[in-house]
Amino acid sequence: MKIIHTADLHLDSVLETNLNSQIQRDRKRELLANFERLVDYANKHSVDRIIIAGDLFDSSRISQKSKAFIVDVINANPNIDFLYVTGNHEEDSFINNINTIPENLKTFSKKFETYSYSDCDITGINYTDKYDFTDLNLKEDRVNILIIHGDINTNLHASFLKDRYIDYVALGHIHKYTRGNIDDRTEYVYPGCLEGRGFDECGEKGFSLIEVIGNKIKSEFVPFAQRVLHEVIVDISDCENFVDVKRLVLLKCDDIKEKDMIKVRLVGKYNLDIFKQNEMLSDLLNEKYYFAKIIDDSTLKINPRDYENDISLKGEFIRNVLKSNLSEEDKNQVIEFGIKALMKEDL
Ligand SMILES: [Mn+2]
Repeated sequence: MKIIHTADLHLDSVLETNLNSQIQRDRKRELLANFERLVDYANKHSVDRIIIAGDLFDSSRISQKSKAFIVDVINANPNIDFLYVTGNHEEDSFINNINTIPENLKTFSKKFETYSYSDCDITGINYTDKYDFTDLNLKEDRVNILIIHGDINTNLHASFLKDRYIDYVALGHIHKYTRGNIDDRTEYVYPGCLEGRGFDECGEKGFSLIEVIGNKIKSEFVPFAQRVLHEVIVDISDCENFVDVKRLVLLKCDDIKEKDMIKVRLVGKYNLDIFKQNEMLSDLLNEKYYFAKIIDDSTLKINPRDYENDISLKGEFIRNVLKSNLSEEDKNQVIEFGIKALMKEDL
């Protein structure tokens, strides 16, 4: 039998601020529905335990609707054990708000507790700022999984987990899939969040699929997010006009799935002849992809020598800014805004 290790679902969380309200509502629902998709995966792939290593909910304010949905899914799947430790975000608020805790929802406390299965022992502890490991006594001859929420570099220092006969530390807290070794026997895994919520959570998201084979643990990352968030950086320095910019952006996004979400960041120094139509570009991307936004960090390419003998108002303006006492960064900004204003006025 296999075990799913997930964490940081952050249900009921506030999403990426740029999403319109309809998309925000849809995404919230998708995040919640993901939990049921995960259980469907478990049923199809002989998984009989799901470890949730904290931050199932985003805060202690949990909506009745979301809570009921999770409890209903757990109750509807008595063949699967859900082993859940709390994280720093929701603390006890989920457990404390359930009238009757389902029998297959295995909860923990602020002391280490162990559930014994035929293939391994699963021990866990609810979130606290300062974990006390003095009471952690695992059996050397058992395959041991420890569920805990925290940062391996701070409140959960790796040295605490060393030489304790742990085979797999099922962590939560870091939202990107990460694995490493603590000693010859002990491996730790952060599965990352199950779905990216904003552009600070870009890239493939999913869970860790564990299999106990004899006295060894094998695990692999399984991509599972409904939509992946991407940040695409496009250097437009070599573009000659806006059609070029558009083509380059589309080319850079070419292998992204249409159901995904994209943030395009324009960088580089652009030609004075380019008249940007970022909103048009944004419309184009939003037609093709589920959601797209454009951040324009490109700056005007100005070669002062080109304007030494330019007698136009533009030349005069640029020369004046360049010999001013402004910082280089401010000079660039003033020139950019000034030129744009001059161009708009068709001077
Ligand atoms: Mn988290």
